[in-house]
Amino acid sequence: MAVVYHPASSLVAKLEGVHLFHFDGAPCAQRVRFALYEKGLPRGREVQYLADDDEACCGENGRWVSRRVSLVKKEHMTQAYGEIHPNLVVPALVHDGVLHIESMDIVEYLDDAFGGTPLIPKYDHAVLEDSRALTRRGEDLHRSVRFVTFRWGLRGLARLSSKEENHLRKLMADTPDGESLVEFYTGYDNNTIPESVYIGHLDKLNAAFSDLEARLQDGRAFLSGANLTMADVIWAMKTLRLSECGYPFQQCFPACAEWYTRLSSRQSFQEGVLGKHRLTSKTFCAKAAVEHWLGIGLKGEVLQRMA
Ligand SMILES: N[C@@H](CCC(=O)N[C@@H](CS)C(=O)NCC(=O)O)C(=O)O
Repeated sequence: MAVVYHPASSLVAKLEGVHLFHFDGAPCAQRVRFALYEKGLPRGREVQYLADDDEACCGENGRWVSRRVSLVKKEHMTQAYGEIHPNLVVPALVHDGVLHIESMDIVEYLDDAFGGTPLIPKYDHAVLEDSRALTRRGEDLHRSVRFVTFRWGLRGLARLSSKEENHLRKLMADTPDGESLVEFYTGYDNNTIPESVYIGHLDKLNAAFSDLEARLQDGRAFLSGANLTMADVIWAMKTLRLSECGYPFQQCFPACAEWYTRLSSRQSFQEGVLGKHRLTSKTFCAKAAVEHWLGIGLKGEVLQRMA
């Protein structure tokens, strides 16, 4: 369990109930919001992410307090947020003064701490092993989704200025973090990541979804069998993100598309995941459709590689 025992921020200890530091469009945060809704905990009031007055810090019965950290405004790349999440990423969850990081660890924690839909299939060892293995594969492909998103979804939109890049380097100087943002942004900002690297990540995702397509052929409702598990949580958010970049699930992986329709029609997805992100999501899908029409979209790239 990724609990941060001695967080640098004094805010953490003050928080009562459940507080989520998140961003509406971030897949890692969407996983946690989906799980919270499946656990019967809808979104509560919105609070400025660093607010530390008594009113902001108190919990909300049966709901979680939303502390939105804007990735667009680079609020995660600040000293203050770094004292909450040492890796400068979302999400971070605080439950009664205890800080949890790592989205899938948070999902596991929520599964233990609250009722609602079980997401960790402890009732069946084989299903549990399978769901864990699929979840790990999803985690391993986190970087691949990042590369594909920045290349075809965000394109140049998320570039940092050299001032911002230097600031990030300083903030992360003491973070022994394998997922460091610095290396990625340095390559992305300076346009030095070769196209073959982006394509390599795309190929890994194509291979993973081919495997998911194969396992769904037996008509199972969810990835590890008849019940929803954490594996569906992580893969559904990847599917949403890639769909927003124009990934042609319907053409290439019809069983995955059907499974995703099932997942995304759940209230937890409609309210917890899409909610305030709905319009942005639609805008990205529309942008991807135009790019396909212009011949520069992800859809054409995938169709060509899968042919
Ligand atoms: N392994 C972490 C990864 C967290 C992560 O990378 N979050 C992304 C959003 S999905 C983020 O905050 N990125 C910041 C950025 O790209 O600048 C988890 O699962 O919680």
